[in-house]
Amino acid sequence: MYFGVITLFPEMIDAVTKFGVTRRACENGLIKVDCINPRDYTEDKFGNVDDKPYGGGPGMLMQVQPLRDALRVARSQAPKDTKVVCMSPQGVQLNHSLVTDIHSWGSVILIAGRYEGIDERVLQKEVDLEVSVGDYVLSGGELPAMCIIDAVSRMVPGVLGDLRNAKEDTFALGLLHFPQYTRPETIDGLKVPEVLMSGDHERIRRWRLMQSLGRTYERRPDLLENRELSKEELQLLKTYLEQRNMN
Ligand code: 4GM
Repeated sequence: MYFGVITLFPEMIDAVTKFGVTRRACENGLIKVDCINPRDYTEDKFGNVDDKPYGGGPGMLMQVQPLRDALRVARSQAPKDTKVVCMSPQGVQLNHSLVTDIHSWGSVILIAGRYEGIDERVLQKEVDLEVSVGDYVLSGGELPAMCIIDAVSRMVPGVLGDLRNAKEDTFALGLLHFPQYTRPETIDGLKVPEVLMSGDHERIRRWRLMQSLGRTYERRPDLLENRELSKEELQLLKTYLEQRNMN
């Protein structure tokens, strides 16, 4: 999976190549991350990479010429027909389905803007999709771009270990994760649920599925609206709610 990133702060993006699962993915050649810095393409006599908005007002925009030159270089280094995504609060919100779409493209160029944003015509002409990581404003698109790189990398076969599998991640199943416990058996009087100590794998599977369904119903009912429940799942959710109403 190829990621080209247009950024004024490539050292931020370097973090994905330095830590954890994404570091291993880079080392094993399963993903490649290239940064292209508009600063390297400035032709302004003061080396500026920002510019004033027409119509006035506070704040600056990304200067068009260095941005477009960086994008031209990024396209030349990427596989042909690589799609271009711009991180922006005005974008469609990132979710599991969009992460699988981006993975299916095989390569992507991510524009991580700074300042107050990007000239609308550059978006029209050069950008295939604007993507947001949520309804809040950040000081730049780098953290959102890193969210995409991390989430998409987990879809690449071999990136997660043999024992972990992206297909079993929370949103792949359309449900929230069940509660998890590790040692010690008791913390401040709170015990690990008895079923998890039983060694009965079928009972454990049903309990975990019931917890996932119950939590999703309570915390993210919107996720259940877009998901058919099997007969077993409906029964488990009913049991969860009955038990809850008794306590
Ligand atoms: C405006 C336009 C993305 C702001 C382009 C980017 C939040 C998100 C920026 C930009 C951002 C988000 C930079 N802030 N919610 N700031 O995904 O690149």
